[in-house]
Amino acid sequence: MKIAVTADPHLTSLKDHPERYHAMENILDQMLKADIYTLIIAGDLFHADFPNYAEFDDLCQKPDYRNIQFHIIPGNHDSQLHSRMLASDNTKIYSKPAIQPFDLMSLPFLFLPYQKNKNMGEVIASFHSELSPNEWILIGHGDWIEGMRESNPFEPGVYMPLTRSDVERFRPAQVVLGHIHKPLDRESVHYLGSPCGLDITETGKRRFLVIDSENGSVESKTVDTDLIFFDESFIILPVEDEAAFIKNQVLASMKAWQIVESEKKKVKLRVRVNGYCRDKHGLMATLKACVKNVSFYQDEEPDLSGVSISDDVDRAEITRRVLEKMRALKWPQNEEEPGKEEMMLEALHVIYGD
Ligand SMILES: [Mn+2]
Repeated sequence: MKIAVTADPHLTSLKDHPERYHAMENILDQMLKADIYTLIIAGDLFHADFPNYAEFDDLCQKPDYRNIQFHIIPGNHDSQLHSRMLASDNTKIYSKPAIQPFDLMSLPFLFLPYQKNKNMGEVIASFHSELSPNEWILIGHGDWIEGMRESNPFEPGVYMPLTRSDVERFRPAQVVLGHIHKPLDRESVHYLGSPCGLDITETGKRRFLVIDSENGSVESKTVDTDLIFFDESFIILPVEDEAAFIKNQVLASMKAWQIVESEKKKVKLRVRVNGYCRDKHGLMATLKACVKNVSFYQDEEPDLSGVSISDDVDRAEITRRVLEKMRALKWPQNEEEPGKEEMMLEALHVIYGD
């Protein structure tokens, strides 16, 4: 059977964040079209522990969605969530870790609700004897730790971690996690990402996954959201044609968004520019013209506070060559290292001497 999975919708009230409910409805509508009647929500269904979940109950009880079964684990934001708090009979909340066999043909799913001060490995260990290597699927909510950080899994800011060695030891066929809101796929480990960006820090189109419970294969589906956030930064130089220089970068970024014309009205964009130019006024006009069919996040104007005035064409040419070489370099994808853009800006400061 096919099973849809999402995580981190962070529902509040329909009034405050209608787009989050709409994203959930879009997932449910896509499921019905594909004859999928099981939805797993891998934590943080709600933004916080609330005294009343009536709006979510209403959603589950809509005639269209009554045949869908909702399997929910609590996340760190709604860790107190319990079956008795929802009235709908098509919802099941896993307050305790449990193995769920969906049907005879399906691989078993191990549901791990978020538990403070635990790591996933120790909880999986207690089910180890019931799980055959590569023949079960893990649903959890917490941090995926690839490297050798497991010696101290309780350092501040680490939530119910799952380590690479846990995965190698217990060998789930697939791991589907909530908690990190950015979608990520690393071999068998998948972060779903939030189904609707919560704010400007959660950019791009969002997705949910469909798992074939018989063979564990995973397929990604795009959520049709009301809002799509993008946060872009560009570098400007006092080259001969500053307008073309910035326009090329903006158009390249917009192409990378992979959205069609009709989706542009959903975009909420933040723009920051750093560097040196002759004509800051022209720069602002060009930026606005390039993105004229999309709106700015919270009506913020493009942020040009990092742009200084310079008409030094020699330095501009040196900079152009340096940046060209830097762009060609292979950059470490390591969070502790500064990013490519950060280094380019440093190079600019060296060249311009400020
Ligand atoms: Mn979350």
